[in-house]
Amino acid sequence: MGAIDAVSSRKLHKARKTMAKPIFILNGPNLNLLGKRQPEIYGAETLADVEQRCTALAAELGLMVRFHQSNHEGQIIDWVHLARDEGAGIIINPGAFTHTSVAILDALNAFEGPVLEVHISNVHKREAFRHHSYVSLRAEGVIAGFGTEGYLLALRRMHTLVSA
Ligand code: CA2
Repeated sequence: MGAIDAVSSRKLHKARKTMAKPIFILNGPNLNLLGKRQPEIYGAETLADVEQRCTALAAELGLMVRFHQSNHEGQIIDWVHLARDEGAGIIINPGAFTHTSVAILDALNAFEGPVLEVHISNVHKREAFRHHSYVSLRAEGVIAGFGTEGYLLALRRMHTLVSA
């Protein structure tokens, strides 16, 4: 195989690897209210806007995303389980479950791919009970306080992690 063929083949292999399975972007309780209440904390964008921006960026990066939100802990756990077979990585904003849910942590611990945790607000600048995260015990990285742009930053990082 010539040098150029080898480079193309590596690129193709990398593209196949990242294209194969989607990135699950999971959102916890009350995030369906994004853009509708408390814009001073969470900004003006709706969750549908965030999904649209993530889908567009994913297409640029050669990734696919599955974007979900639920107010129910068990539903989030079921999506994490689904990602075990069908997902290349998980980006999760667990909402208030961040600070309470050993069950979501356990589910994430059973997932083998990379996990990134996103918070729209800077949780460390807020009440003390928001300073601890169960999910951070599993996450490769945490983004907090970058507003909804944090999802896009996490997606770029996820691209690096799943392409490695
Ligand atoms: O900053 C974040 O992204 C949080 O995960 C958001 C959670 C909060 O419990 C975490 O401590 C930090 C709350 C999500 C509530 O989302 C709303 C959005 C708009 C209006 C009301 C709630």
